[in-house]
Amino acid sequence: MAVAIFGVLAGVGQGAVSTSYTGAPDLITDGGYPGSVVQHTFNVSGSAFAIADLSVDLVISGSTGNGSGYLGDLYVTLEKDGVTAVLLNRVGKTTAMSGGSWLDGFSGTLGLTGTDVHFAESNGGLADTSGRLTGSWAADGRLVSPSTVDENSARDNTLSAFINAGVSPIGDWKLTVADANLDNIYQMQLDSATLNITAVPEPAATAAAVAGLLAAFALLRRPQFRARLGDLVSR
Ligand SMILES: [Ca+2]
Repeated sequence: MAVAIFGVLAGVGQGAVSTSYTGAPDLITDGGYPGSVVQHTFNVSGSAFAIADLSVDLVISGSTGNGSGYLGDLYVTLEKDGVTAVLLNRVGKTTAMSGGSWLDGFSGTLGLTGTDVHFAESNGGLADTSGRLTGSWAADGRLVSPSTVDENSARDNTLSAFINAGVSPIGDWKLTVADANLDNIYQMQLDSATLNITAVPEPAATAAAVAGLLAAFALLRRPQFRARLGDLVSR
């Protein structure tokens, strides 16, 4: 299922935008990776900005409450302009614990900094009343097969990959959520997802920023676009 979500970055100086998917829960096929996955596209419009900060809020639950999800099966990526960041890659999976974390899902934030979410449980990560890992963590960053990922996998694809590659915040961001381990027991669902971007004008882009502001203003004047703002979803 593909859903387009829209947000606008506008303003002189630092700007911020949050765009959310808050539609009906999307069932995540047990063992569906890579053929059957949940995807949403977040479209950010505006002017020529560079990314200063970037995070994703995710709520993924067992579809029938406590005990029905399995965090250690989740593989979640964010892609833009040919760059991929890995948000979750089978949390807790190591050579000694091949099944990964037994928690029921995730309800928190994945960002640029903080403790590596892959080892959240051994670093004080707690579950909420629905059994989901909570808190703010650094994205996993291991762009390797979820069937082989472990503590030795390189973290070359954290959210910093977008900044290092000079990726613009403007355009389409693709979120992919998958269950990468078939167990025929645990059924998870994506409840919501929010892309948060803080951006600053690029040093030599003042003129472009002004042009972008005018473009954003023009968009805001279009009634059908204005109706999409405020975390609305169009299917
Ligand atoms: Ca599974």
